Amino acid sequence: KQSVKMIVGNWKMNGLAASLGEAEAVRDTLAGQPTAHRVGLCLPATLIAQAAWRLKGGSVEIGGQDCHAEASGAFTGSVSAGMLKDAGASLVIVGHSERRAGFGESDADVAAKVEAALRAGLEPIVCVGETLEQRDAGRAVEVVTAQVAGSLPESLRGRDFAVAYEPVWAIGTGRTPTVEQVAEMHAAIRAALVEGLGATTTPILYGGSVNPRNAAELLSVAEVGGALVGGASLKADDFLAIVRAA
Ligand code: G2H
Repeated sequence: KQSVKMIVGNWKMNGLAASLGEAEAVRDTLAGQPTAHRVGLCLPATLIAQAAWRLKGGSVEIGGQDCHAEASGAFTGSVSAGMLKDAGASLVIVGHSERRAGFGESDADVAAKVEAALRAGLEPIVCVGETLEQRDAGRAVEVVTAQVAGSLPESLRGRDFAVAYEPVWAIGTGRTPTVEQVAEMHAAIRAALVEGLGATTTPILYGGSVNPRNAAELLSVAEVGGALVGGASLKADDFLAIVRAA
């Protein structure tokens, strides 16, 4: 069990300014009962600047959920990594399966976004994960290690970043893989990271239906360096319970 874990919330497309009260509750609780773990919240882009202001001085790191691969230009509706950084983010999720599937992002697209994040000074959290069809076909490890190889550019060598393993069939479904399945995949991802980038300590987070009841077990698996938490990150009490379980 790695001692310092990274517990990151992913609010997805949820939350208005009033919801930042939950983020403030997280900040306040951690101020009173500090944790050794890193705690982050990846927010809708519209909330980042206000969150940076309202959480100033606390230990909660702020992140975006996606960024464009280019620094600026004629890309209507998009947000660049530099804009996220400027608004107060230090983290950014890239390659979430909801972007890969819903917006057609390829491994090469994800790698370009990772490069953009690094150029802007953001720490990328790069998501990988297989579909149920791929797992049932016995191809889960092959698919995920190929995503690791294709989504993580050489420029990550020596840089701060994280990988999040999120089996698509576990996202928002309440279903989670067994500890054996998590251990097997995290070991395979570690081997791919070491081989490709010499990354022996880069945290490998688990994501997909993490909640206060299953967090301790999932976070105790070898090579699970933290959690990426969706639904259960929206309420401070649930999210804090996961931080305490780490
Ligand atoms: C997986 C996860 C957070 P949830 O997408 O990225 O969401 O915890 O709701 O399954």
